Amino acid sequence: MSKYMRTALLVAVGVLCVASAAFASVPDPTQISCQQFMAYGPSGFISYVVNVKNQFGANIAGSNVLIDFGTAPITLCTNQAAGVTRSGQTLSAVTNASGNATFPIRGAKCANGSTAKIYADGVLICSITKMRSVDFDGNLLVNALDLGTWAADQATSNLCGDYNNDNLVNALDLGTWAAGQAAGGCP
Ligand SMILES: [Ca+2]
Ligand SMILES: [Ca+2]
Repeated sequence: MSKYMRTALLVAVGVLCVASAAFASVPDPTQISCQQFMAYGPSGFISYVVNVKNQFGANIAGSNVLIDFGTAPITLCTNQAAGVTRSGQTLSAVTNASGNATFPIRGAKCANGSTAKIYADGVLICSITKMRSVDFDGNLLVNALDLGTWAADQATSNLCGDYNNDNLVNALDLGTWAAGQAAGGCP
């Protein structure tokens, strides 16, 4: 192999290495499966976790994950959990070594039918249209008024009262509601 060829080959290998390193940190929506519903209360008693992967299915650490609630009628607590930053109707957090960004969403009001878009490093990875809270009226407290609304949802099979996405509103969901009440309002 000539000296020129050898140099050209080394440059090509170098370019490939740089390119693959860059790809390795790019989120790939086709490799990412988000939980398709969110359940939350003002206390942040349930965490929504986003796992970010690259095109090879490998976890990406240090990825900036942003949940944009857009025009969804969710009321977010001013104080969010440690590691979660609120800006307007968005929440953001960074993935850990396992590629997970954890959001103990502190929020209120059912927003079924609205859309929350989830981005990782600016790449749209998921759109969620099922968002249910144990605080129905959005006063950031979980009390008897909310329980009355949950009971009405159970009676009418309104899925705002379904916190585990099994399309049923039953005792399991009531247990979640009770846990949300015990956990309280916005910290
Ligand atoms: Ca309430
Ligand atoms: Ca359910």
